[in-house]
Formats: sequence, structure tokens, C-alpha cells
Amino acid sequence: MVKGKRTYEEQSADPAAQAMLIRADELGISTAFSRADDMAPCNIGSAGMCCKLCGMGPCRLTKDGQTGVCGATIDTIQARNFLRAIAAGAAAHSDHGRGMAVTLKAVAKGQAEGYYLRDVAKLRSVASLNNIPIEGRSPEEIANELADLYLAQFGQQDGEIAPTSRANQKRQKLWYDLGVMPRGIDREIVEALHRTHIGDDQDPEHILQHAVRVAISDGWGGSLIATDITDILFGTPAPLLGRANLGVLKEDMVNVVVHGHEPTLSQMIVAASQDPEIIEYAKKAGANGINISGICCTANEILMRQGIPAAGNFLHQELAILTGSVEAMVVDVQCVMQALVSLAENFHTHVITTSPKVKIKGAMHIEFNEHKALTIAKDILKASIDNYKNRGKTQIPDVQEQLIPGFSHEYINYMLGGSYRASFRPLNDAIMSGRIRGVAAIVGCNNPRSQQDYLHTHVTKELLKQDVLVVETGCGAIASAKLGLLLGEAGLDQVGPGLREICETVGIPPVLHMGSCVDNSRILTVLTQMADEGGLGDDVDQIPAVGLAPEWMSEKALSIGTYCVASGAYVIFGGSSPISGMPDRVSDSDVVLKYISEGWEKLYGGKMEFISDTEEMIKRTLEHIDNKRAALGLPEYSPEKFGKSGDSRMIELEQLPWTERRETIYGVAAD
Ligand code: BF8
Repeated sequence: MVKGKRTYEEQSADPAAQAMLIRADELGISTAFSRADDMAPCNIGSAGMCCKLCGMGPCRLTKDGQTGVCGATIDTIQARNFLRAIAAGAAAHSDHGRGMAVTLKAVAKGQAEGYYLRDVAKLRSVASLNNIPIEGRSPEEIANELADLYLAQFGQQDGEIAPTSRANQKRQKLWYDLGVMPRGIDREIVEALHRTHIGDDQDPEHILQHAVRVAISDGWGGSLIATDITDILFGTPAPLLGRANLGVLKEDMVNVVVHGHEPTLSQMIVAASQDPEIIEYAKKAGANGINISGICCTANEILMRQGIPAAGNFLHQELAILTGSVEAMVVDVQCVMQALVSLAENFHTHVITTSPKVKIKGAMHIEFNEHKALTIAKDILKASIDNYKNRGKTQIPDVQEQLIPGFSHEYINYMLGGSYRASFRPLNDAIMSGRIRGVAAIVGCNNPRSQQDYLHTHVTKELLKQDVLVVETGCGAIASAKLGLLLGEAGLDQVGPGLREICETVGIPPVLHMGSCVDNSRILTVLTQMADEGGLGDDVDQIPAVGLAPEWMSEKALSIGTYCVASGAYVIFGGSSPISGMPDRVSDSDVVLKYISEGWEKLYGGKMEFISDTEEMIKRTLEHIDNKRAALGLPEYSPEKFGKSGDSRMIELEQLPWTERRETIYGVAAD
């Protein structure tokens, strides 16, 4: 073992990952885990104090008061770096949304092979929200107009982007008043690059104001558009049974792992894998069929709609190939490691790139487009099947967990009130009574610099004990899935008494899987509808809720965090801070850190903090929830008042003789 290398248990909390890390070492293969151990992060860049925006630098600032060649201060450099990261994150999400709108347009015109408008009810409801007439019109006509409207949001120059009308009125007015209402999605991202060019915007607070505008154009623009259209084309998720972890790979089948983000590709691969011609082709190759599984957000997209198993989250992409059982890893965009290609050379796996935007040297490229989607998906599967004969020795960890994903905001609304009384009222009431202390959204990535999945699952488990209802998306959701926290009954004995009563009454797991990273837009919708429902203030910033990204690593996570703050939420990032600045700086001079916390809180009611200590993260989450409860005049959290109803209590009572049971339940003394 290399000096300074972490143990396998320190690298990942997941036993399947640990087994594969042992195999990697035995085979002498590096992974993101070992590379993270071998390469310390640059301490100047990671603190946000390196400026490489022009050819006079890069300027590496190492002392308080020092400036770059142009005179830029640490604060300006940090703010610029932060804005650029947020713009890249917003661009990734929003370009995904644009791709979905282009596909919707092609489907409406009958030019997209294999796709159709699966959820016409959602199409009609989204069209109505956007004032598109629906009566007497065909779904295709409505979809065509909706696609045009959504596509126009990207190039729009003035006014406000249409989906922001779904934020509540008070919040929309605030965004106008503060000058952060996005005018057009592309416009804000382009302006971010312009403002951060040498010799442009130099006031850190002014730069960060634009960061907010860019981020809103992601959460209330590109991401929301992506979620809407994905539901329309592939169905609005509802709970179903799924499985997660490397144990979902099969010894006797052709394993195709889809990895990346855009569901246009993965959904079509799933559809093609069920084609009798393809199944027959696989059987002729000596396999028992084709086994599709997912990695990263693509996994979430097909897991919550079709129950296709998730092979894992971000740090599982290399580990899946290390099993030796993957015929093809089919990737599109975002979070795809370049290391996959050299890793795959040790096995028989084809890494197949499919997006016109993403090629990796050494990978097979089969370009995907929505006009010939089914044909291309079949070609990809045939190439994977042809590779089955080249499979060598395999080692698939026998580790997997079941889960119930699919909690779209529409389903949460329905499950709380039923078909005729769909409403967030019961959720608000449960928070107001104190049965549910508050809500936490735990989202975001894996980061090989921390123990894989530990921060996600530790924070989740601790908050559940404190009666905090948890909603999750992205790789965080898969982390909890692998631990068995996304099952109805599982772990309810570890959940606080009030939350347990609610879970048992409604029949939900204590952690709700709400989808992929673009589906953080669903969380915005839930929070807005909770505020509109009444009893928890009149805007999101008054709700006892916190957003956490304990293992974040991507620029998209920074954009998500910023639009959640702009929407009124307290957001905590774990791990390291990209704007930590000088280690010995006097706190008053940390302009950027202070501004995104105290400054943003004064403006938006939400704030952003980077907290590396896990226990501190949990403590501040609970403090924030309790402070918000107090500000609303809600009863203080007191768990001993609850837990006297629900399934487990009934099972306990059923053990008692009838007279005692009657006395306990009705307070009627025995005769
Ligand atoms: O968009 S959580 S590692 S997969 S960035 Fe990437 Fe992070 Fe995973 Fe999905 Ni989101």
C-alpha cells in the first residue's frame, strides 16, 4: 500500500466499492480513489485564489493584501472564479434542457423515431401553466407550441424567462427588485463570461449578484424545462420497486451500463433492449439476454420511470468496469471520467460516446440523434452484444439493495391527499404540529476526497432520528439507496417518533427519492407549493427547511446551491470550500464567504455556507430548522409527544390483553 493511502474502508463506506478497490490494487489499476490519495489538491487554486483569466498570469495569490498583475484582489478573483463555476454548472443543466426541448419539437412534428408523448396529462398541465391553449387541440399541437416557447427562453434578450412565473409572487417581485430576474438563459451565461473577462466587473458583490441571476436561470429555467419535458416524453415518476449497487450486474447476461445525464439516450436504450430482435441477437451470442443498468443521473432517470436498476453513483463508474462484466459503458454528457477509456483497456469493455458534444480519445463513438434514436440504440446494443464473447474473468460483488424511487412533486401531492384532495396540507400540518420537525434536501455528488457515501448517509440517518423528513436527488439519492434507506419499512425503527407516524400513516419511506440533479427543480416546486398552502409563512425562506450537498464536487452543484439560496433556502456544502481564501485571514476580510452567507441572507432569506465538519453540518441544520419554527410561532420540537400511533405502536399494543389494550388506547379502565 502506498504511503499515505487510505484504507479501503476510509475510501468508501460501500462494501461493493471496497471489494472493487481491492481488485483494482490487485490488478495494479488506478481509480479516482487512488488518484485522489496520490495527488493533493493545489492549495491556492482550491481556495479560489488563483486567477488564470488572462495571459499576464496565472496569478497565484498567497498573502493577504496581495493582488494580481492587473490589481485584482483576492475577493474579486474568488468572486469571478465562483461566478464562472456557477455559469458552467448552469450551462450544463440548461443545455440538457435545450436538448429536451429540441426533442419535444421533433416529437411534435413526427420527426423523432421511437419517441412519443407519453404523459399527455402533464403536457396539458404544463401548457396551461404557460398560458398555452389546450382545449380542442391535439397533444402534438400543444407540444409544438410548448417546445417553441421553451426553446425561446434560451435566446430571449429581455423580460423574464417563462418558468419563473411558477415561483411565488413575492419571490418574483424580490428578484425584480434586486435585479436578478433572468432575462434569457443563454444571455445570463454569456454575460457571466463577459463580466469575468480581464478588465470587466471587479466589484465582488456585483459579480455575485450576477451569479444569482445565472443560477436562477438554471433552477427556474433550464433544469425546470428539462424536468417538465422529460416527464412529458417518458412519464411523470410514481413510486416503483428498484435495485441499486454493483450486484445488479449479471454474470449470464450482456451488461450495458448507461452513464451520464440525458434521458433521450438512456430511455431509448431501455426500449431497444426489450425488442425481441435484440433479445434474440443476445441469445445467439450465448447470453441469457441484455441487462441494462445506470450510473449517475442517467441511472436516476431510468430507475424512477422504468425501475431499471442503478449500478451506482459517480464513483461507481470505474468500479463497474472493474467487475469485468460490462460489455459496454454508454455515455453521453457530464460527470464522465476520462479515465474510463484507459481503465477499460484492461478488460473487454467498450466505452461508447454518443453525444456530438463529447468525444474521448480511444472510445468508440456512435453518435446519437433524436431523429433515428431507436435505430442508433439498437446499433449500440448490437455492438455491446458482439463484445460478450470477449468477456474474461469477472468479479461482481454480491451487494445490492432494494429501493422505492419515483417521488415526483405531483406524486407527493397526490399521496398526501388522494385523487380528489391532492394537497400539501397534510405535510404542512405535520410540520406545524411538530411531528415533522422540518425538511432537508440532501443532494449532489460523490467526491473521492471524502469517504464515498459516508457523509450523505450519516447526515441522512442523523436527521431522520431528529424527525426531519429527507428528500434526495442525484448521487446522494443513490448513496442512500445503496444503504437501504429508500425502502418503505426499512429503518423506520431508526427514525424519530413523529416522522415514523407520518411515514406509517401515508405509507412512504422516510427518505424520498425525487430524481436526478435537474430534478432539484421538483424540490423548488414542492417548497413553493408548501409556502402557498399556508401555515408556514408566505415564502420559501420561512419554511423550516435546509439543503445540503455533503459530498459535492461539480460546478452544477454550485449552481444548484445558489438557485436554492436565491429561492430562500439555507444551503450547506460539505467537503472543501472553493472560496475558502487565506487560511490565516482575519474573518472580516473574507468578503466573498461573508457575502454569500450573511449578505445573501439579508437579500434573499437564504444563505450558503461551506462546513467541512459533519457534526457541525447536522447541528446547524437543526438550529436553522428550530429557528424557523420559532419565527413562525410553531410549537418547539418535542419528540416525546409523538410515537403513540402508527404501525409499530399498534403491533406493540396487539401483544397486550384486550382490557389493557382498551385502557391504553381509549383510557377506559378495565372492569
Ligand atoms: O448531475 S450528483 S456527480 S451525476 S453532478 Fe454528477 Fe454530482 Fe452525480 Fe448528476 Ni449531479
